Amino acid sequence: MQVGVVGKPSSGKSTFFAAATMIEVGIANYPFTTIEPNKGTGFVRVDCVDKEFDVQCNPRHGYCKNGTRHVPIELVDVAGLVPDAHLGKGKGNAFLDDLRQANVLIHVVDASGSTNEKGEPVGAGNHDPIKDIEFLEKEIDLWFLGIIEKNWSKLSRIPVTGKNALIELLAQTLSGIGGNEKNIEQALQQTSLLDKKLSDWSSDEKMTFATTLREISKPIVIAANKMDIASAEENLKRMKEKFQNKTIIPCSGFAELALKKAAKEGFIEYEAGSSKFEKLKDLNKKQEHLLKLVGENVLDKYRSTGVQDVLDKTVFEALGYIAIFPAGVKKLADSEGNVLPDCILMPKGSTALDFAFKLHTDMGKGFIRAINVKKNLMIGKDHELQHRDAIEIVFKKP
Ligand SMILES: Nc1nc2c(ncn2[C@@H]2O[C@H](COP(=O)(O)OP(=O)(O)O)[C@@H](O)[C@H]2O)c(=O)[nH]1
Ligand SMILES: [Mg+2]
Repeated sequence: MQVGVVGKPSSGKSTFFAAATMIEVGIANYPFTTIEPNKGTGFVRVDCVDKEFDVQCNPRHGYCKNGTRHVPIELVDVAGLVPDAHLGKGKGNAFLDDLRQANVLIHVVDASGSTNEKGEPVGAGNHDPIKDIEFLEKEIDLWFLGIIEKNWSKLSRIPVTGKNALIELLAQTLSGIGGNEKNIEQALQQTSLLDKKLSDWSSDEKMTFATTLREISKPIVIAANKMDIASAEENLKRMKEKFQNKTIIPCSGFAELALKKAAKEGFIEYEAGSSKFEKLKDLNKKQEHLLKLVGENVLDKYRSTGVQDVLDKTVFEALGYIAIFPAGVKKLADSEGNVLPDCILMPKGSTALDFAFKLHTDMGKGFIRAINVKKNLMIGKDHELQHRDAIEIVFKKP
């Protein structure tokens, strides 16, 4: 699964990315610092099932700390997008193309309003971040529309009979931006375009379809960033009021990065997502001052830096994924002795058979039955899995 980090220049994307992945990237207060997208691993938190089996797990990927499994996800830090990016402004086309593979987007917004829509510094509180939310989402929707338009004359000339042919044709054409048959069907249904011939679609209908498909295939979570700056508080309130249906999470990438760096160097004990840290060593004056500010302006006020919260909500709320642990009734370890080695992220509604295919094509093809290991209960291929299920697949080897 891939998560795209988007936003205008200097909103704090690279800082957020670095805080989430602990990978060093170019961070600077001028536009176009990031050109090639940075890719790295972040983590989402899942309450580990090991305690329910009275064992200690040892994950093959990610890690488990104090009963919380940190499951890896791929993050992509894309270069800053400016208004008219979809027309190529500021290399916008190339940057938007870096988002093709993303399943979901985190929009990092400078909630403090210290930078204008091009990312130039204007002094805290002098730019309205509501405008950034509006322009960026519009750019992404227009990018979708552009891809639809590009294929339109060809598409509308192909004779299609029936809904299924229409869905299949659109899915083939739009697969590059995450259009699959399920997404396309849902978008057509929501826009009441299922029964309309492509050649009869109006420009408004194309735009509505592009927006709807984007919302389904790349939902956006808003990271209201730079909450450590005082002007952000009032802006956060206004953004939440204005966009009541959007997921808006306060955060400070800067604070998270400072805490993680201090922890890495052994000065403090800090766990991602936590509301506090503990001093382990004497700090110098500068460090003392910085961490005091992080404590007062961020942790005490918002209960965490918000970065971990953004990642968790992106995957489990906006995308609606669930986490499944492969397990066995007789033993919980793999052949190398790793106990509960994996935790697999899958869309809500995934069945036991979907899970089998996800683990290995052979397991899907040779599927016989599955077992809910916590309950020691047999389940069939169509059984819908629940978050934190531990599942054994019984299959016939080819
Ligand atoms: N105060 C504050 N500054 C931040 C925060 N996140 C990023 N910045 C600063 O904003 C500027 C741009 O950050 P950067 O991550 O390079 O932005 P990008 O262009 O969106 O990748 C840098 O000076 C960062 O130190 C934050 O949470 N709080
Ligand atoms: Mg950057």
